[in-house]
Amino acid sequence: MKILNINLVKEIKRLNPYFGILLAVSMLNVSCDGEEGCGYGVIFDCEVLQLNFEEACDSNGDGELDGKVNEFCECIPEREVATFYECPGFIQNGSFETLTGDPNASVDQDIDLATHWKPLWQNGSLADLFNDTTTSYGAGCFNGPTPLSGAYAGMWIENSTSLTRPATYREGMFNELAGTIFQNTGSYTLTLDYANMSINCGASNAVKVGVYGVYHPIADPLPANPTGLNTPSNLDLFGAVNTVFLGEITITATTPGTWTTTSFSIDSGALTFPTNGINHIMITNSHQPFDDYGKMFLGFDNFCLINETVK
Ligand SMILES: [Ca+2]
Ligand SMILES: [Ca+2]
Repeated sequence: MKILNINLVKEIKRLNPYFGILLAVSMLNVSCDGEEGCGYGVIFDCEVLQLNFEEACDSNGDGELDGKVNEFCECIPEREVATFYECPGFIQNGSFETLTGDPNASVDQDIDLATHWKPLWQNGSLADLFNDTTTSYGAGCFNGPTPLSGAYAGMWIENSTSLTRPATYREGMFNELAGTIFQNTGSYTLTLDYANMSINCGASNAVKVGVYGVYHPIADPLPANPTGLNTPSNLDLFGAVNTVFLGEITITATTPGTWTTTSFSIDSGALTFPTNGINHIMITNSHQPFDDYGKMFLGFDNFCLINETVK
């Protein structure tokens, strides 16, 4: 750059009378490069940002250097990937033992007495909370699961392909996660216990429980009550862009009243997560029902969601 072909310079000067000035600025840039206190003429990888690649930057204009400059000169927020390797992991109060009131003060609709658990909509048919001393479950044919497990949740899981079926037995619950889970952050394992509490109420076909990840600001109100069993779809309760279907659990027709433990893997690279990640897990009926109608009242306890990647 500093040794130029004189003939070439002359030719360029003929074409561009300002070449001398341009050359001087250019030479200054080169001679200042890397020197301390040079100030003028320092070249950045990203002139618009006045920053170099990989340098700390402010991604949202709040003055906090929360990101890094990428190769496209964009300031990308650096997300801390939350890690939980021991149960209950990302699920808070997975055993339902931290309570703000007596689960037996109200027979049902009282899931929100369990800290970090909420119903899925504002009122109507909600998930319930029971414990070892519960004697009234809301239906004479219900039984408490065995063995005793302290406090636990209960709700109807109804599956039907009908688009006109009412929301009477549509129930669900929502856990506020201990950390946000983003796309492409590895694999996770969800574990939970379930028991059939309505085994003495009559036979049922198998039902399916759906598990969804949802982004929903903690302070925001819950959605309005659904108008039908399948309306709106679980995928649309909190908005499709805020929801990812994580998987489903088949509860067979012969499921007993004793606790059954089940688990499944969630590959965050194979699913489309909301841009904001997910900060809730939603447990309810699956939006992919079996062809055969089914309805069971199920107990749930000991939820756990952990990273599969070993430390
Ligand atoms: Ca429990
Ligand atoms: Ca209760």
